[in-house]
Amino acid sequence: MHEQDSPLKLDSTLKQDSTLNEFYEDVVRGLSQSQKTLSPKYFYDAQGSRYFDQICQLPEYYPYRTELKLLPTVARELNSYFQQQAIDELNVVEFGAGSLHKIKPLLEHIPAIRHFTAIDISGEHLDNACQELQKLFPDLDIQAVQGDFTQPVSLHSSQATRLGFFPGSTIGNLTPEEAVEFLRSARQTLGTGSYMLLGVDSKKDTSILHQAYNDSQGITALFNKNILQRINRELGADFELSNFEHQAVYNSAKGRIEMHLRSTSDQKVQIGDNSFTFKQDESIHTENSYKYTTEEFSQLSQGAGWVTEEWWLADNNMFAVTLLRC
Ligand code: AVI
Repeated sequence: MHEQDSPLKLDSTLKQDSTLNEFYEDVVRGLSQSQKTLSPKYFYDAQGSRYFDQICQLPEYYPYRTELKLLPTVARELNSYFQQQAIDELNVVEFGAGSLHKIKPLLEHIPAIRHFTAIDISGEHLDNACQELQKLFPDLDIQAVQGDFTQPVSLHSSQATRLGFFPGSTIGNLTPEEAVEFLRSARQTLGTGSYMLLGVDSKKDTSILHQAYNDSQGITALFNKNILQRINRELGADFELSNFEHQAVYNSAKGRIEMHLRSTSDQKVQIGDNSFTFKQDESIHTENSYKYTTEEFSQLSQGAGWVTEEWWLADNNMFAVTLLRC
């Protein structure tokens, strides 16, 4: 009995170790650059995912609710489109699936969706969300894949036409070069004849953007700082959270919101054998959130081999959803 148990334990310990090693190496590499950086993918541990869900409910954070309001219209029109194309079996593959709120309008309005593959880095959060979704849609064939959505994924083979789904403007958290890379890799994952439905945040008044990323309740600040707490917890670092300040600014030349954690004093932080010094006001760049015009984004996706089929725009052009075809 004991001997049979060991290999399994060893396997999961090794997997945990290699994930932790990768995290450690990424953090050390990022903090060793002249502009210190941390990858936004590390925001999303269980606590970070909960903070993000809270951000989505904030009055200032327009992208979530604006897209959610637009999606039933998108879904109804997509249903007619797929009917016209005689497509009667779809597998929706959601990249960075999170809490699975956005898939619901599609499932409600597009009966051809028989399969759903949800890819997300936060395994526990994803499993819980998939269980809840299964209760609402008992006949839906659901596959949960824990992983980095920017990497190619091998999908169950089936006859179903694949529809990639990447809502929330998460594509804006990649640089334009990374976004092209991601769209290329998604094209490989999904295959010829597939489609991709994407949420894209539009360029707009700077004050609206500023408020969305500097909310009055300070939830975005907690979300930003949680990355340091995660490094303390998982890598045994000694970041003093009160010595860092959340900062989000719109960089108009680059068309992106930049999030930083600014050191409020000269200080030193220890992570394993590495120590990092921070000057007062020196920042760690934690996230970019790119905003696009429809023309800019169509050009970007064309560079990755996709053809733009349709754009849906929210009121006042606050947010947009696009359908791509490959
Ligand atoms: C997930 N992503 C699209 C969010 C955004 O707006 O860029 C992440 C976020 N960062 C701060 N608030 C929300």
